[in-house]
Amino acid sequence: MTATLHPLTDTDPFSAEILADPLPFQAALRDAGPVTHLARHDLYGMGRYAEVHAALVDWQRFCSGAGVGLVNFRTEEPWRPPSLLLETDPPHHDAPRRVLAPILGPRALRRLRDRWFAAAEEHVDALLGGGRGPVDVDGMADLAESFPLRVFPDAVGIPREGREHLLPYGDHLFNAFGPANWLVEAGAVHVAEHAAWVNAQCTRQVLADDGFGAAIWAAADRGDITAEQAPLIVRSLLSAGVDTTVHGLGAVLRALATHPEAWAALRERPDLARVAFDEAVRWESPVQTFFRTAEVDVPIGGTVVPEGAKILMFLGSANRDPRHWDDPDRFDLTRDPSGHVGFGMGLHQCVGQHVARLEAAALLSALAARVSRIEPSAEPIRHLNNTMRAFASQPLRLYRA
Ligand code: OVM
Repeated sequence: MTATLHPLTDTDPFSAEILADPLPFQAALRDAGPVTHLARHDLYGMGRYAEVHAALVDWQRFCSGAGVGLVNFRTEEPWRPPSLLLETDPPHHDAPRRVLAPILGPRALRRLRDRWFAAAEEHVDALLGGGRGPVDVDGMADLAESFPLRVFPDAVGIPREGREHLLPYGDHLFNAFGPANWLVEAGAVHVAEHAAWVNAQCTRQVLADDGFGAAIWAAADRGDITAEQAPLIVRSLLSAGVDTTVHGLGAVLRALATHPEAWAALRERPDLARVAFDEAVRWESPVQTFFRTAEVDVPIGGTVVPEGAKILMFLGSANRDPRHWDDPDRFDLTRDPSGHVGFGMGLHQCVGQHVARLEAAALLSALAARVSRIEPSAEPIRHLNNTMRAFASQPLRLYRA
């Protein structure tokens, strides 16, 4: 190969500038080809839908067992014991997945539906209060963060005390998939306390006897998983189940606040809540990226990704690839967003997606029944994270119906 570098190769996709506004970089990455070497971190990047989708379903050549962050677990120490779901391949992956899938599946969630819809109605009623005029709220603190934190930890079955550790733990975890930049350095200061608390919630004695956590331990009693695996699977719920839904809800609130025609459609037809949420997951892609590791030399579009290389799957870029989507930058409730890779694809596809959709359906239905108009009352403030596309705050004005 000659030394002519594509201008992208020196770009750091984890720089503050690109994290704050990733879309121009992602368009350039897609246009550069099906795969591009990003020399700054010696990684390969894929930004087109077709190749990202193909790689996600090809777990044999694009493995997860070496970690789904930049760190290669085969040569470097992971910062915490690897996840038995996210950071494993078949066959080790399969028993934990088989145990967890029905616990978080649509049938099991029917038990929670009425409770979560009632909780959302109470939550929105309290926020709107008894006055008459419009109400100014922070869409993040008052809705996207507080609602999941109100229902999800109870559903897992952890005690109330210490729940303030959940968001900073998740924030650091998602930063730690990226390079050891300033975000990771800032989070590392307190991560030991957050991780100690999270790990302590995963034991059988701490968990309520009717939650997702207890159901995981019951699988250990049946012998479907071992007693050593159970606490790590509970840890996955506390790792992957909070920040993701917070920023998924943040995304759909932003989308609806900036698309009044979509809000009107949702008020007319509350069953659109689910499409609205999936379209927002496509449009905003709260989880922007995950890595895979090349198990063998993989030829892609005239390049060979060498065995052992880290390949960054730009899920957010695939979800806005005009080669796959019509007018991809448009948030559009009339499109079919299914097939988006915001929840991943293939055998690692989000096992908690039904939980996320139920949280969204509950919150959006409660809002749609009570709020005639929702609009931004100031510019939102981004929260930078190496993996997540997130807001720190999102001032909204809610007009009572
Ligand atoms: C886990 C885990 C952590 C973060 C994300 C995730 C999106 C899973 O610990 O299993 O999936």
